[in-house]
Amino acid sequence: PLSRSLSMTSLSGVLPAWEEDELPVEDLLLFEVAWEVTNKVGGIYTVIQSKAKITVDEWGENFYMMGPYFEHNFKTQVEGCDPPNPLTDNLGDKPNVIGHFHEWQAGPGLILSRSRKIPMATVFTTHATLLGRYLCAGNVDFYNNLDKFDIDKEAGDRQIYHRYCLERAAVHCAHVFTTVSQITAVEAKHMLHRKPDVVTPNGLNVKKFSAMHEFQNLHSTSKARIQEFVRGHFYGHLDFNLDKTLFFFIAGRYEFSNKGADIFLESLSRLNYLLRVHRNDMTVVVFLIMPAKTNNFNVESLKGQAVRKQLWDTAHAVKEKFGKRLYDALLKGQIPDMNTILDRDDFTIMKRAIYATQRHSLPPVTTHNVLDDSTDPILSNVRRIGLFNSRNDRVKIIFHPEFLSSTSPLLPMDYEDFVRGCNLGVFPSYYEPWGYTPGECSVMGIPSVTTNLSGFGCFMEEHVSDPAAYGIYIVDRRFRSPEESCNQLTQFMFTFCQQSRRQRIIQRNRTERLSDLLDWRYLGRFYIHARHLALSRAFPEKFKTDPMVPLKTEGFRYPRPYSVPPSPSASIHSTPHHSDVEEDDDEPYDEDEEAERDRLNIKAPFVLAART
Ligand code: G6P
Ligand code: 1S3
Repeated sequence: PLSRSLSMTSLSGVLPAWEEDELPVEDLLLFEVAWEVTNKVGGIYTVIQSKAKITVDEWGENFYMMGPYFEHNFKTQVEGCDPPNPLTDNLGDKPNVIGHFHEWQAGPGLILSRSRKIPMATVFTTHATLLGRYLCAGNVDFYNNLDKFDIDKEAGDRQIYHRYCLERAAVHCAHVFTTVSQITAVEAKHMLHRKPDVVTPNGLNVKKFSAMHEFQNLHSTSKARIQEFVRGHFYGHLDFNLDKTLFFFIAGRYEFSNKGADIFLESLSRLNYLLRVHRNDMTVVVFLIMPAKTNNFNVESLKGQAVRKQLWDTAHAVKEKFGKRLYDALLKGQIPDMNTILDRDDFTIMKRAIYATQRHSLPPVTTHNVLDDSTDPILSNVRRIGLFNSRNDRVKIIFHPEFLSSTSPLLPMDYEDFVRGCNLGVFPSYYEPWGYTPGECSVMGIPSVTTNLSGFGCFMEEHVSDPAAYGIYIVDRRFRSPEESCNQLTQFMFTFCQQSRRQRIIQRNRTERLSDLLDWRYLGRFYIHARHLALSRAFPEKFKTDPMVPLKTEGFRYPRPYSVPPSPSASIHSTPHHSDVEEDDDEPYDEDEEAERDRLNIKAPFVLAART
């Protein structure tokens, strides 16, 4: 029989441990089925791919994943091999099978296996409800009307009735139904009429560096690469100080209002106003990375990078000549005449290069030719708020309507490197069952904005005291009007701009400390629990879980960082507090001592499960 015990020892020394009697996996087979197995569409791919390691650690060769066959993906993401058992025998001597199905696309497998009475324990996980996503995208006041929708009709009106039926049938056929967050659990109860048995939050594979400051160094090197791109993009208009420039970004599926790009743009125009009237010397360059239909990069953006490259080559050539002449003079025991060390040719090529930086238009707002330029929601809103990258604007906009790639001729960076080089990720989503983007920022030590309508934001609110001190800013989109949420987001960003470099470094150190909480080595336990529960329901005579209530993470909280004063009045609220901060003091802050004090400060007992 399965049972579990509680213990206060842990992975990281901070997080509580959890022990559950191990399943006899050698007698079992686990199949995980999803449309996004080796097929990147969105966040589900990240779940499946990042979770694979801990699942293989537990299940070894008894774990199989099933997904669609796409030649290119097959060739680039997996290695072909023969199945260990002959196909006529695809179970071997394993008497029991667990089938874990993700999302409505995998639903028919679950429904058919149940209707054909195949002896298999089934789990169904939804990462968003179909109807929830559609209703929210249609500007509906979703959360205040959850119990009022005529869901069959709404699905029919949106022409998704067939998919909605598959989703709902799979949910009701499964032995165990799970979803990724508490907020989506509530949504599922109304949109699918079944309350999830287990909430399975999304984790990540956290890469730990041996030295604390290593991720800070990576921030610096990646930031330098973004600065290089910005030099090219803003050629001829580079009258702002790159050392006092912050990089903000939003990235994800192009669902303009679901992902909060609407309130982000509005808040940026307010931030621009605040920075101007307060004569703040910071500049904010904002990247919007959301794929839209385009017909390639635009000429002006490509030209910008070409001009930058030309200036670099010119500077390099002149430097070489200068160095050689200086060296020759020094060898002769002379100090060269600085007025003549460069000749007329040198001046000519420099003048020519400078001439090439003249431009008669503003730096472009978008890097690509967007096909539906006139109706595109981001571009239309940029026109409305008038942020056209003019010299006076303190907030500059760059819409990159394509996912990033290290092979791009424009901004040759992978997403991960790009995130590391930014200062703040902004994800003010309205509809976000979990939301990987802010979590990805956190594990790289980059602060981010999320909302209390996203699974991630709610999870952080529950587990972290004073999330903003840890670089997690949670916009209230649940209990405030859009106007108030916009103002709150503006304030978060303005406050962020007022921090000194040292404060940002301290904050990044704290942000990175949250990564243990998001590690699959910690969050994987919820998947384990769901599987145990499914076995006990499918094969009750063989597997017992003891009577118990669903697994919960309640009771554990990261304490408020030691160095944050108890009263917010002493500093900018919820930002790292440090006395006598120096703007240009960029020495990484060694917070080992603070981290240790925080660990000792944890008093709350951890309750994973209560037995009834
Ligand atoms: C890291 C580096 C510092 C650098 C700083 C820039 O902490 O170790 O050398 O100065 O990043 O931080 P900022 O917040 O200005 O991007
Ligand atoms: C969904 O992908 P999305 O971005 O369309 O699944 C993700 C993985 O569970 C989740 O993080 C996200 O919130 C959902 O919306």
